[in-house]
Amino acid sequence: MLQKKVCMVGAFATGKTSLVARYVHSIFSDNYQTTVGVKIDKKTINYRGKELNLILWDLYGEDEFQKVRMSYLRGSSAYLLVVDVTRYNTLEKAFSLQNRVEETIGKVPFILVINKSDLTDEWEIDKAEIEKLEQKGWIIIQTSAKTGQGVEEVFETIAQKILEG
Ligand SMILES: Nc1nc2c(ncn2[C@@H]2O[C@H](COP(=O)(O)OP(=O)(O)OP(=O)(O)O)[C@@H](O)[C@H]2O)c(=O)[nH]1
Ligand SMILES: [Mg+2]
Repeated sequence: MLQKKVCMVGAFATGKTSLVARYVHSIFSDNYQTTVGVKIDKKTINYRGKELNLILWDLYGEDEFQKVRMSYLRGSSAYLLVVDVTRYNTLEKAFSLQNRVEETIGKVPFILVINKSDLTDEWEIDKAEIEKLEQKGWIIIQTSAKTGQGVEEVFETIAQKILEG
């Protein structure tokens, strides 16, 4: 079967692990347990009659003390760049990570995932900024690992990008 590696990349505590847990196991927890190193999960997706194994590499998030090791990205067919809509600096972190990932593995499909969108009162990223990025051609999807909003769409869209370019 066709297997493709997809990395979860972003600042710490943006919800990378929660998105994978929601998508693969249909669960959510409010408890924060930071990822140490990398955790690998797998989900088979059916796209237009084709079966595809997504191998999800859930990396630890970047903070001021530790940078994400770009060697983890090698061999990725795509990646999800995850931000926390309640913390503007996670978007800035996403920009710097995106540059470094592209320098390392070249241009592969990615989606900017705007997570925690259920926390509607705490948004720090405004709609105009999101629209500007969309005009640049970025694919952006708002999600909530808590409610499940947008989560299937993210993984289906990345699978589609991998298969169809
Ligand atoms: N309200 C809300 N909370 C969320 C959502 N996604 C994650 N969280 C919470 O945010 C915290 C961090 O979630 P994680 O999934 O561990 O984040 P992470 O990006 O994997 O963190 P690191 O592994 O440390 O980089 C946890 O307390 C989650 O319960 C969401 O969509 N909505
Ligand atoms: Mg994690």
